[in-house]
Amino acid sequence: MSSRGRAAPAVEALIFDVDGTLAETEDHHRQAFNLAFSDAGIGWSWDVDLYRQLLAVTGGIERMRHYANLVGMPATDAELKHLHRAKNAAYAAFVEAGAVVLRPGIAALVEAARAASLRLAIATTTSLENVEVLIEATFGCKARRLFPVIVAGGMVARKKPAPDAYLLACQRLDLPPARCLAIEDSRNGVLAAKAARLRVVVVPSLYCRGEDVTMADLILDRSDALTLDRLVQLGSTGAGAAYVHRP
Ligand code: XBP
Ligand code: MG
Repeated sequence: MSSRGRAAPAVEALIFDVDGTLAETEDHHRQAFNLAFSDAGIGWSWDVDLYRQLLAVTGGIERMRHYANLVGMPATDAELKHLHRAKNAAYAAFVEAGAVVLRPGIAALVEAARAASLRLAIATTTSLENVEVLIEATFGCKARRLFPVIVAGGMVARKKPAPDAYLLACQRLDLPPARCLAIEDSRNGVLAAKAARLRVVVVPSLYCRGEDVTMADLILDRSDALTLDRLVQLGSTGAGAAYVHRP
């Protein structure tokens, strides 16, 4: 690892993104959108390549609004809300059926962070209900037991890549951003964390491979390389110490 700049303040909290970071959820979201579209009798179907492009728009409602305008079928807020409720119900059914597992190394990292008395939080653009169902199904406990601070999409004015979710998470942790470390999988997430002046480590998820995430402080190519030792080491080297892990 190369290091430049002054020593940074020690990391006191880890702030996790959800989709693509805790688990590879994005294809389940895609399938849930498609189920909602077909149940509503709308002739939309999002394949993997199209969904990869649509992910540039964060938030399910915003993503559908963008697509509706793109195909010349503008939808009302009420229609979008209805579709989004149906989509989230379908997503919850997938998760409750056990379709989603944590990315390798995530459970161990959370356990190690708790053992080291680091604070844990979530900053996501997804809906709160999706966060809760995912954590209960994968960690087997209530979301707030593990992550006392949760900032979800509906709680901020602007979703990622805006800094709002990270700023609110830091505020609720009562910690300055310089003492928090963000863990992300996407360019929009990295941009959000950097705009909030956090250090950020990124492990690109399946849908985000190939995105430019070079503004991150650390880029890892595998989630099981996300060890607490490595993150704490990043805390002592300061922002701008980006390197790519190659096992
Ligand atoms: C990623 C997203 C989300 C999901 C859909 O969120 O962009 O919009 O694709 O979630 P994260 P909703 O910040 O956790 O990576 O339909 O609930 O908005
Ligand atoms: Mg993500």
